[in-house]
Amino acid sequence: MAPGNLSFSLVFFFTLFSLVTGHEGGGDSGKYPIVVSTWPFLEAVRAAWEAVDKGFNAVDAVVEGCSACEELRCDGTVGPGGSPDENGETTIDALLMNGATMEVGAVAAMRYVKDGIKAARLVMQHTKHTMLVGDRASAFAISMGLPGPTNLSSSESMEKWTRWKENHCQPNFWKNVAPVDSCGPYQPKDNMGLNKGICSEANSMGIIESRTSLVGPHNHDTISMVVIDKMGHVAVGTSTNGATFKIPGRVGDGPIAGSSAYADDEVGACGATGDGDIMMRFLPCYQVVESMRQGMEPKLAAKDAIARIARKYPDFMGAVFAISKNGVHAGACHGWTFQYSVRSPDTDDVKVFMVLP
Ligand code: SD4
Repeated sequence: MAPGNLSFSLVFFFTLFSLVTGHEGGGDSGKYPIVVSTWPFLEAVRAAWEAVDKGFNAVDAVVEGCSACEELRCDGTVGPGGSPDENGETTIDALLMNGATMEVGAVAAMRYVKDGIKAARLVMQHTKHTMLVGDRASAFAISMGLPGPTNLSSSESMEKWTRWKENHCQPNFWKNVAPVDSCGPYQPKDNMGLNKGICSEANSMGIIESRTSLVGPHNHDTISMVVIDKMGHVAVGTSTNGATFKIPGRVGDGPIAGSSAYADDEVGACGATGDGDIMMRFLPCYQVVESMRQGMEPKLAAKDAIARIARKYPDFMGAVFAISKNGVHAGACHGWTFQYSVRSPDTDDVKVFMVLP
């Protein structure tokens, strides 16, 4: 977010939302049922709240909430019609996890089916697997009754893709290849030292190239949602169409349990958003839940998980929220301003918490 926009937002949020400064935000409702989601995805949180308030279990309430975001195409980065890959195609990553049983269902790089979270639930409830990918995930979802095959592109995604092609396919996710500043096909560069056992300076410092032109607030949002139901059971779900101009076949953190989300009834849960290629190397949500298991407060657990990534990748953009099994929540972020939304019995509607980096 640009500094000018930030000042405006601070004033705006002062009246409507809770503003939390520093690395972490927090709330102490300590009650359930409760719904927490990344970003101000208000309609999604309301849909999950309505479900859980009516008595739905946590898993089904998460599906209601994430499905609402997929239908609304929240920020263009959830559901169909966003984040075209290098071929202009939109694909979906989604995850569902039951914190009572530790069952997980996930789909990755799923094509032609728009209902990511429902497909993840089908994997969880009707297979003994954890994740299905690509065309086979689509075929499975359709065979189990979801609508498809459907073209997941939209006029917006095609326009974005056309502009990117006109800009010589820049920026992109390739490295150590030629050509450097035009479209592919790409060839590995064999003079980088990387293939010959020679460490580059960047590698030996533990720091990689900047990714800020590829990942930003407008091309990188994900819904990651936690519900604690009336019985105190915890579930999480994530749905995203991933990273814009990704290399076809790329799978992000979205469908990876422990990365984009994690839940354990005994402890609590976590949701994440941001540069999935980096974040999935650290399993930040697993880290958050395990830190809370060791006794850390949600606020500290969230901050610690983000700090572990930032130490290695100072340019990364990402955020997590943590929630204890008693409904105490907090957020932490790096490289951007983060907001997460909460609906609990304490409030009449969704409350948005802002977390500054
Ligand atoms: C990904 N983490 O595929 C996802 C996208 C995202 O905010 O925006 N997260 O990398």
